[in-house]
Amino acid sequence: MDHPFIPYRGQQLTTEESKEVSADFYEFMNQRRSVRSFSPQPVSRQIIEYIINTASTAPSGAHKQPWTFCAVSDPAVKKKIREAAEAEERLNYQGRMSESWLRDLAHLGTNWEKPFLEIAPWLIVVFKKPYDVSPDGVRQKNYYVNESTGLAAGFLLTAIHKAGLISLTHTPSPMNFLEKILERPSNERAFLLIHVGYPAEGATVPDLVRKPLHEVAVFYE
Ligand code: IYR
Repeated sequence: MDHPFIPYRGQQLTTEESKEVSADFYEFMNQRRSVRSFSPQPVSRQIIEYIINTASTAPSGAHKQPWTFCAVSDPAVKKKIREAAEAEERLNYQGRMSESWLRDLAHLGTNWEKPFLEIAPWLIVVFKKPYDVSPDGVRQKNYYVNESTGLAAGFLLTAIHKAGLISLTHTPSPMNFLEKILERPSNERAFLLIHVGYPAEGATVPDLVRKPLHEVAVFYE
């Protein structure tokens, strides 16, 4: 067997400790917000490496880890990404998105302009891999690729928050220009673009209300 079984070494918490830790973690995660004003202050590459390592601990179909994280700090590459993303978003906002979609977004204050693509010190572009290619050129299918990559992206945002940084997800549509600009192999599809950095001084966020537990959970006890 490729992966022999080894003892699971989890944390050993009492019920009381577990309650406290889960409540504290909820408070902590409830503070995470998508922030649209970045400071140009740099973020050390080592932090980005740890964050990506954390993301890559996510579970995945058949443990294939069907993802690649491209971390971009090169200003020339960020500029290309901004230009291409704004070209698509301009078309989206000026006709491709429905009236009701635009109405639903109005409270977030977004538009086609994406200056933060150049201001944020790092862009992490998450690619999903529907298949891998073995060294002899044979395609090997991956499983539950969207679910797996979505989980990894969630871990990524959590790790960014834990590092005291802010994240902003961006899904320019279509997003195949990212595959071209970053010269990705043909088995990689752009999944999500995440800005990472520090908030600009005085950054504000929309005054959102999250749904209460009873609206998002149903218990069958
Ligand atoms: N992709 C566009 C539009 C957009 C769509 C949704 I749904 C959002 O929650 C936010 C934005 C953009 O990034 O502006």
